[in-house]
Amino acid sequence: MEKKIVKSANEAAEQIIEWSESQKIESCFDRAQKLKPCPIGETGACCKICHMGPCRFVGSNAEEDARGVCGATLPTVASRNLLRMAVAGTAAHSDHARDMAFILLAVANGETSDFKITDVKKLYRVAGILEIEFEGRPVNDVARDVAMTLLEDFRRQKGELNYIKRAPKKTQERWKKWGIVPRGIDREIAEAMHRTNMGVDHAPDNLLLSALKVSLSDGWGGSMISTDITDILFGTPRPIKAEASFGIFKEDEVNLVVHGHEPSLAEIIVEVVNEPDMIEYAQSKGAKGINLGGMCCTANEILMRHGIPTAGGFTNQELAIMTGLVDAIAVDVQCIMPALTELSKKFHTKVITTSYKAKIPGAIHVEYDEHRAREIAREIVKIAIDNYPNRKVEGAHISEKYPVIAGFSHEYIEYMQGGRWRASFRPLNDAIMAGRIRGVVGLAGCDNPRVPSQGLHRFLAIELIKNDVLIVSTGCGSAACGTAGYLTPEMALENAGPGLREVCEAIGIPPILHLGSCVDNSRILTIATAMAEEGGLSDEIGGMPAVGIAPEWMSEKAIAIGCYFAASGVPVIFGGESPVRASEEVTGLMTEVWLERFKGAFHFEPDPEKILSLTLNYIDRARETLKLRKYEPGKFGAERVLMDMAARRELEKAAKPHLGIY
Ligand code: CUV
Ligand code: SF4
Repeated sequence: MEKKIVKSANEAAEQIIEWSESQKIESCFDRAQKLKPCPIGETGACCKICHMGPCRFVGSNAEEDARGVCGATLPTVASRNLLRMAVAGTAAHSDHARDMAFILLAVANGETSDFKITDVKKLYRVAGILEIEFEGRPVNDVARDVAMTLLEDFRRQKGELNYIKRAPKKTQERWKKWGIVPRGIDREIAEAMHRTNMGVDHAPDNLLLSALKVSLSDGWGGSMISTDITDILFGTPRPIKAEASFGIFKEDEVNLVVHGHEPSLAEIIVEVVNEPDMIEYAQSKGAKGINLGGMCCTANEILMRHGIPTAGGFTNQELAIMTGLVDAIAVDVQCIMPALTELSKKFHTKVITTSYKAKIPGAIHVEYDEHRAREIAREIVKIAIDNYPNRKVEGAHISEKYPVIAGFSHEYIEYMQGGRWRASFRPLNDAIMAGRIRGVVGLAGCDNPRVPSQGLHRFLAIELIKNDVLIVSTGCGSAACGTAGYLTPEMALENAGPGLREVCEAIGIPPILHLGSCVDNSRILTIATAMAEEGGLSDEIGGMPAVGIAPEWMSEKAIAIGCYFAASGVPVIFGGESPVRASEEVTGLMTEVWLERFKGAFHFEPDPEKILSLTLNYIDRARETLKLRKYEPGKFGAERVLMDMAARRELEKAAKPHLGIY
């Protein structure tokens, strides 16, 4: 008998895929089978930046000294292609950040009444970092200064980004030494595009340094700005319970899904679906109520702050429609499959695009404008409600869903290690030093139909926590864990190694901490910096027993993230075949040379077992270099007593009257 190919490691997803095959309805899983990656482009060996080409470095033209029509070599082409990916990724995150800054400015200027400043504490914290006076000033004045100062990061021509100074001194010194301190986000993006234009930069090392520089303007620029402003506007996340997987859809309610990346419209929709007249309207159409769910990173944003359930990550989007239960799906920007509109014709689902930047033929377009946010949100919710009576019975109805604990902002992680008065990273550093926690892994990035989707995330999540590695997850990595039931504290009891389990029980946290959306990878930078500053481990981000993994990445945004982690000192390992593997020189630069210069490296490794061993190897080598206790499962060194729940409650009681954010 022919062995069945599993297309998704997510059982619920696999069920829907099987149903769709029986119905001859196509999805990305079928298209991934039909459409193999171009074997030339996939390895980085195709240049198509001018019309003398495209030049392909294959066959007899595949040697390191082979040349394109202009004379460009394979290492030039492979590194130039990688740089272009990093630029596009940076542009995406940062353009999202720009929109967030505009909303903050609109709020400060009183131009919109639909949004407000929710987290004044965070505003002050950010103002403090930006050296903006805040005491005794009207909140809106502070917010205006913060928005204007952060907008400056986009247009600055000389100098450096505001947040560069948030990095540990030593990390900054490395950036200075190699000339990769970003000046202004837009300038770095434009310059990198210039460099990759025909006939400009041809030195692989120089092109790759440019990739690091532009990506740093994402990590310590766009993404960090977006995280901060989103916290200011909508609140800094703290642990919250929610649910994940396709079972979040309700048979007897209007199901509206928000999908994409930008949180502001989704935030208003969260409010609108709770308005009594909207609920009444839904009831007038025969529904019991309105059920809001999320998809991809828009989901992560409202999951982190409001506990709105998620239907999952990237590869779940078509499958969500195939449940037949989605009355409307409103999308903003990024990671939205254009296949949705064609697919939606087979069901009753309405696909609504909302950004002038992101239209899809066949979708209804309701253009979002933050000045009229509520009105537009109402229009969208009404489309979903009006469509409820059109729901047909067919579809792959799935009832399975999992509880999820999300909402771990870096502020909360700091707080949970000691409360309001002793908030610090001491307990975490101590646990690492003592060998209770072997190291920390950032599990991030997309899920991908080219592997049993979400399977690599699941495999690595379980294996790492078994090995006493604490996981911080973001983006579709979090979605993959959430839809597997991996984001609960009970999970620690069942699967974590003895040391990690002890720490999780003492602090009362799960072993996999959901930190938020992809822009929230910036929270990992902040955490790593805090760990460096706390002392006892490395005094810079580089050299920490920490690794970043994106096992199923597909988006150019992931490349930008990988680059800024590597430049910041974190070794990163991406799954799948390497997009630069055609060139040994480029591969060597990204793995060995970057490691030497920045203590971060960028690997591509398709074999999940090897990703795991490479990760543990990096962690153990870092422990050795830092002269930490050798990791042995179940054996720990002396360390200060972690605060137990009783002590923490005491502390919280004492701090109550002053509890600001928390
Ligand atoms: Ni926000 S980039 S698929 S993990 S949302 Fe998920 Fe990202 Fe896209 Fe990749
Ligand atoms: Fe070919 Fe050079 Fe043009 Fe690239 S830039 S397509 S290598 S001629």
